Amino acid sequence: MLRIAIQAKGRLNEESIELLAEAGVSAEESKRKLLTRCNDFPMEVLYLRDDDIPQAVSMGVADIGIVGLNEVEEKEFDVEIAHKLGFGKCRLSLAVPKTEEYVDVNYFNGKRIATSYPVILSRFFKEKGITAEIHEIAGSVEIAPSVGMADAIFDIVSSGSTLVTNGLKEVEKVLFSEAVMIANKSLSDEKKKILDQLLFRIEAVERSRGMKYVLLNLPHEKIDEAIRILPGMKSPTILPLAQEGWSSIHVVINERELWDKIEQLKAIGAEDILVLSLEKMIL
Ligand code: PRT
Ligand code: ZN
Repeated sequence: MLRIAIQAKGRLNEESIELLAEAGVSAEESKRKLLTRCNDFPMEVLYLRDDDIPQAVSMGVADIGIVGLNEVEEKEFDVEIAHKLGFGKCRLSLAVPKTEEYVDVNYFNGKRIATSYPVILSRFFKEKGITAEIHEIAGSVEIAPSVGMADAIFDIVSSGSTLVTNGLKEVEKVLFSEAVMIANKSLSDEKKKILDQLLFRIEAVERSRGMKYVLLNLPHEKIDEAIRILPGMKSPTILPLAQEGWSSIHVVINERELWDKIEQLKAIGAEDILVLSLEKMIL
């Protein structure tokens, strides 16, 4: 049995549950329960505040967890990053009032900076040789400059609209973050095996993202040309059709190239083109 900690509510909750569901693991929160057992996989889900997940995993209260890299870096608990998950993307940035003239990071010497991420910020300032006053505040960091509590802020930015609304501009991007799967460093062999199984499923889900399964019919003599048009993955599957002289081609195409490839295939005589979404790709 493997215990995973995920965010109880907030930005990462839904996508964490969704990812597990796509991997065939039901993590549906039953009302007001802190811990639930999955029916279909040897795992139980512990719902926590994101701030507590790195510690829970490092102490072994949970074996693995899904949390923002920003929290992992800030809390400095000794955990392993088992996999990057590609959602919850954001960055930790320094921002100053938009009217300020900003040349480089030396701007921050002697300034007061409000943040909920003092550890990451002091690490950055130390690296850059900056001496500044770091004020740790828990929330609403972005209003600190306008109420006179700070000269600048260091906070999470995603679209950047919160900064704009508060009359601030982003001047240094310090850390790029996304949701990551963290793991306790001394998992038993049995737990490691379950984790590998889970990661195998997650990778299959990730591989299929943005991929389409395409079926089309083509005269035999055009098959070589079709293979040249199709992207550099393994050869497409080619099946003879009942209709004399025709074949059916099955291939996986990245969504970005889909229309381009389809137009080229049509131009050489492809017909009856079907595009299906792909759920999982297991290699
Ligand atoms: O209750 P709990 O402690 O669990 O949750 P929380 O309130 O501390 O965290 P939550 O749910 O807000 O965020 C969880 C994680 O999501 C963060 O640790 C990040 O890894 C990630 N994430 C991704 C974000 C954002 N994007 C984000 N935009 N976390 C916060 N924000 C905030 C940001 O601080 C800004 O004030 O959203 C605001 C809007 O951002 P803009 O730039 O799009 O305007
Ligand atoms: Zn939090």
